[in-house]
Amino acid sequence: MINFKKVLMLSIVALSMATTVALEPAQAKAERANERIVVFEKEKVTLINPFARKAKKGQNSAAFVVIQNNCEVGCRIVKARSPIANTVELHTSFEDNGVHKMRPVKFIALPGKTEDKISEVELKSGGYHVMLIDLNQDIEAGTEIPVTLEMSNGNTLTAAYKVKGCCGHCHGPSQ
Ligand SMILES: [Cu+2]
Repeated sequence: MINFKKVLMLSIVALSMATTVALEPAQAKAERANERIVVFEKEKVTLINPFARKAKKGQNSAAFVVIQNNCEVGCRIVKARSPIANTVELHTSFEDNGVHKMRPVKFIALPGKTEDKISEVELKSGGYHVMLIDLNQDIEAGTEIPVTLEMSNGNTLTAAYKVKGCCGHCHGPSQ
């Protein structure tokens, strides 16, 4: 079982550090490790540290989150939606002759947990992500946007994704 009290305490620590800016990449990475905030729990699936990149109306953005499955049964994320974008797709990233590319995927598999390990899939830059295409409004750093993930078992996972200014670790499509 996840120790929710511990996670909550970590969240408070993370929040108190949230105003820190302009960190070195290595430090930023360490900060993110402590930034794990449980925002949603349903059917033993937990979304942690959901965030999106800031962008202007008409541009694209991407949303990222860590998804934990504490259930023995695996499932799939089959769709994503958000009211702030005209098109929302599930994407994966890959390298093609040294060029960073991405393409839509039909689903993102979320394996069931094993005896001693909770299953975890991270949507991150350079990997799976939620592609927010043709935003119908500006999304500014410091605000939050709603994103819903639809699962193959019919459940939906909705959370507020914190909008962040772009930085080294969250590069994406050309803007
Ligand atoms: Cu993409």
